Amino acid sequence: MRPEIERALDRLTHSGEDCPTRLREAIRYSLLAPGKRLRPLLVLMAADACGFNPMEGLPAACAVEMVHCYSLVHDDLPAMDDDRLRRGRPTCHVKFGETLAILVGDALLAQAFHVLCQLEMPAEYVVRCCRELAAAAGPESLVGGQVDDLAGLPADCELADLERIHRRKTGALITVSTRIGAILGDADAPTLAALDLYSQNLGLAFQITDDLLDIGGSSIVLGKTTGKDAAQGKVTYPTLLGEAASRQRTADLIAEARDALRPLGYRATHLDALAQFVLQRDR
Ligand code: GRG
Repeated sequence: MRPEIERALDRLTHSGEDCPTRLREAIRYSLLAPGKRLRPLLVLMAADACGFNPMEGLPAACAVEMVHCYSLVHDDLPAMDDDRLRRGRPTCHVKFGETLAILVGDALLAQAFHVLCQLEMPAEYVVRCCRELAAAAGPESLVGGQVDDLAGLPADCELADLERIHRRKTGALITVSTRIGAILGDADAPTLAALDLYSQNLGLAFQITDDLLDIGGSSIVLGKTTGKDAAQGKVTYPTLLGEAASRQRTADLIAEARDALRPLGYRATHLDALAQFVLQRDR
């Protein structure tokens, strides 16, 4: 499904007569850079697990990736995380300047909803997808989590404080990905609940792995700067739990995510493989 996602992202950002050339170039530079495409894959795999043709879900998958990419471009800005390397390339503001990078993020966020509205589905489904994505990107989720993350936590905070940040900053976009897939596939309540449980566990495991890779991962393989959390004195899973316990927690969360898929049987094969990828990932 990854090649189809790449082609759809390319197609959706290819034209648009009135879009300034440099803006288009900067949008495509960030969006088409080699990301893992975890979130769009989750949309399509969840849709598939619910019996919906994943190819018809491509606009929704691309919309979630656009929101994710906007958040990366803005997070990298000097006013936020001030990073110079992303997806193996100089960050958007390093390459195109800060003003254009801010506008790339703005454009991607708006375009995400425009693209979502291209779903060829009854309006009621489109509205539900828009509502879910807007909530996941908004002040109670992605943006709120980012605000609290930037403010930082005291070294003696509880694990629950850290998890509250990650549930919003990282988890919300991951959970909404499977929720949108479930909406497309007209999932019943038990299936939606199973997918929620899967993606909540997956999202937390993904974040803990991210913290561990920031310590032990390779900047070249990851395509982003490592060692930043320690340099900023940030509270992370490894600082609160230690590395070994953090690894164990990741394994437990992935086991729980995979367990949650059981009621879906063979239909969830792809989602199951994706959970194993998150456990083993080195980028
Ligand atoms: C600017 C509102 C706003 C939010 C920024 C994305 C983000 C929130 C912060 C980036 C820092 C960070 C460690 C976030 C946790 C989520 C995360 C691991 C993002 C990177 O996602 P990947 O690894 O990236 O899926 P690719 O490049 O593969 O798509």
